[in-house]
Amino acid sequence: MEPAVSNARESQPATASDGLGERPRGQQQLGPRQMVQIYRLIYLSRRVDDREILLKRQQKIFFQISGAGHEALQVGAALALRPGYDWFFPYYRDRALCLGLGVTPTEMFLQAVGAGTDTASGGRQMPTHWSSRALNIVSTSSATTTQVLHAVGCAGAGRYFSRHPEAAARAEGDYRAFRDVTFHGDEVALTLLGEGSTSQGEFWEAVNTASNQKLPVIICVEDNGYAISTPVEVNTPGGNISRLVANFPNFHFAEIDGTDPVASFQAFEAAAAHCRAGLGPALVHGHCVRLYSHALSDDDRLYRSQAEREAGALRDPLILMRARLLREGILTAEEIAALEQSLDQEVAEAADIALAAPLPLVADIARHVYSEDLDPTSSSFATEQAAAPGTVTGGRAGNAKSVEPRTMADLINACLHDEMRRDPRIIVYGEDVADASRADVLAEAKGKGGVFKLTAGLQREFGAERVFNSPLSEANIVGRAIGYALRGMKPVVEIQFFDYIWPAMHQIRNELAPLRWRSNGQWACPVVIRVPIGGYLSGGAIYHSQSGESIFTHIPGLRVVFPSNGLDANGLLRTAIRCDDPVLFLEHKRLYRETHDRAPYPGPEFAIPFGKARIVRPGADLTLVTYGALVPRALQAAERAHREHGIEVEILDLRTLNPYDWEAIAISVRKTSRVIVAHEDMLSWGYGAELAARIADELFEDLDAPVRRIGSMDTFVAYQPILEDAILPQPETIFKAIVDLRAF
Ligand SMILES: Cc1ncc(C[n+]2csc(CCOP(=O)(O)OP(=O)(O)O)c2C)c(N)n1
Ligand SMILES: [Mg+2]
Repeated sequence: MEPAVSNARESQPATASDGLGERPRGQQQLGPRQMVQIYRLIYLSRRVDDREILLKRQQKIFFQISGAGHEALQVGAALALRPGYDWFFPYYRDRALCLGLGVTPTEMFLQAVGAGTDTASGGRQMPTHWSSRALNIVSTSSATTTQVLHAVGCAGAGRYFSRHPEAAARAEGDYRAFRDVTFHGDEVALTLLGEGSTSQGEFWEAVNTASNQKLPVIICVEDNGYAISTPVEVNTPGGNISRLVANFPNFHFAEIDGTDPVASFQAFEAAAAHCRAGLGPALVHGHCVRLYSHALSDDDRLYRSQAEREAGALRDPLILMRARLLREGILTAEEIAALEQSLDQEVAEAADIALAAPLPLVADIARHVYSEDLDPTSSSFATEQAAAPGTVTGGRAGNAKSVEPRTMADLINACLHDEMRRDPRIIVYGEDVADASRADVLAEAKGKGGVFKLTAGLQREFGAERVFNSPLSEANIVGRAIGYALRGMKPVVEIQFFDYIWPAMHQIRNELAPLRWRSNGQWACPVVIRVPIGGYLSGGAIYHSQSGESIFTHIPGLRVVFPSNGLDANGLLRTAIRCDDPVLFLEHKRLYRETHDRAPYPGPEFAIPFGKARIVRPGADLTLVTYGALVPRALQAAERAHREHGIEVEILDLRTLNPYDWEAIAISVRKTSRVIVAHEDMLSWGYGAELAARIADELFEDLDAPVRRIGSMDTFVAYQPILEDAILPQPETIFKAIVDLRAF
């Protein structure tokens, strides 16, 4: 098999198909041919917009948003950078950029009509939500600003591969077989956003890391003075983003007239040179103009004066560039008219092709929600039998020779050590996960390795480039992980407490989970997010006791794992890391150091497939479906029910919540005809509601009693232990439900 690795010294020309042909590298002046090309792209972009507006009015397409007024800035960027070599994280206005990089008008119209042959998304996304694997244009979402963190992660991945080229090699047997890597060593990641979108925290979180790590990322702010109807001074104190960011170290800054394509090109050339030289990131702030309303559904006459609209029209880059071609004698009026006519023709033909294109198939809707290549429920992950208890060879768990039982914390730590040894694409980061960011202290200090010490010793063994502390910023952690993963790396990140996952929720719900589906399988980001979860801590209170797994199982595209003991955690984490889907790996804090269910280290190949429940206790009278910290509590209750009433309860530990083992549930319920679903999370709208509904629906004939659910009270978790005990389900609660349901 050929390794899919490009050498840093190989230079790569622009792709032949892009809109600009050969790029004028390292050149500050543009020749007449390029000036014509610039005009061509600006005109083409405007005409595609105008044709789409017409199609929308004719109800042949369903959404339209234009780049009118932004084209010059974007063409300058396209001219200075290299498609298929550099990386691009655009937003919805970047039509001229994408035309300049090589997306064709036909492809744009195919997306507008929602064709099955839409190359960006197969009819799944709105128009102008770009994606091209060949050109390194990463699938765009509608959410403003999320892409900026992806670009930062992407730039980090490029740097990582250039320093560790061996990590890019293809490997069989895990996700790497499907995640080919290309890198060059001096590539740049360009991301673009509107000035209003700089108000999002994610903009500042991205600027933070780009600056701190001197990453080769260009952030372009396309400042048209409005965010829908909200003028710039409302979003940006003082009305100018350049002034606010000016003190971030390592940045190259440029504030330019974004209606001037030559000034724009020169700014991006300088920005790219700064990035490629390894000096740090760049921010290009282009003042442009929004010539049309925000989108076709908006009417800017409702909030803008006529004088302002007229002044904006005078800055139209199309008119300015046309005048410049004439003034500088590059083209005559007749030549311009001929060029425009041929482009009009090209646009009309492209639209006609799209209108005749086949529609997407309803039968394909579910494709690419998850990996089509690697199934984590498959038998290739069922290595439980093959693995033999062995010695722990690293980390906290180990001074080598023991087969002594280990806690869940130790076995998770051991798995991380094993997998990092096996796979150089794995990086681990999060809040406080490093042993010590100031590594010289490790000569005398033991190191931190996470607030629960789950990542202890990883930095010591694998170095600070692979194991490091993130800023205190959850969206930053997950957003960057997406950027790393779509370059082929395997970020195994930690969110310090489930209670603080919420700042990352936007990235998880709107980016991490949908990326593969929305790009029709072109892009994927199989990140692992490890998260300590749950209560029963006696004093954890509202902000250190939360559950909430059903909120995540309600997200398509995301695997959710919730082990109840160390051995399962070890085997499931291995599957999570090796698989090709994003995984939320929930670790119950109360179980980290339990002594009763410790297990010997099972060796470095021990994996458990997803979607396979474990029968914790067999029984014929009643089925109890549960997971996480309720497994030991259910066991206590079941033993008591047996002792005191002779009831034989069958306990199923689901182990993974998405996918979950319906077959095991059905087999058990058919046998016992009575079922309780129990979880720690709140009862209402909880995970048990879905299971109970499905059991009632599909196993109605097999039931001798109603399906019962157990969960916590519908409140927050309180600090005072007597309140916590009353709020969370206890063995006593489960015991009573068992006896009650048996008697029904
Ligand atoms: C996170 C998020 N919040 C709100 C929206 C709705 N929305 C779409 S565009 C937009 C304004 C963006 O303004 P700006 O960043 O200045 O970009 P422009 O459209 O002006 O180019 C808003 C509020 C969104 N898409 N994403
Ligand atoms: Mg704006």
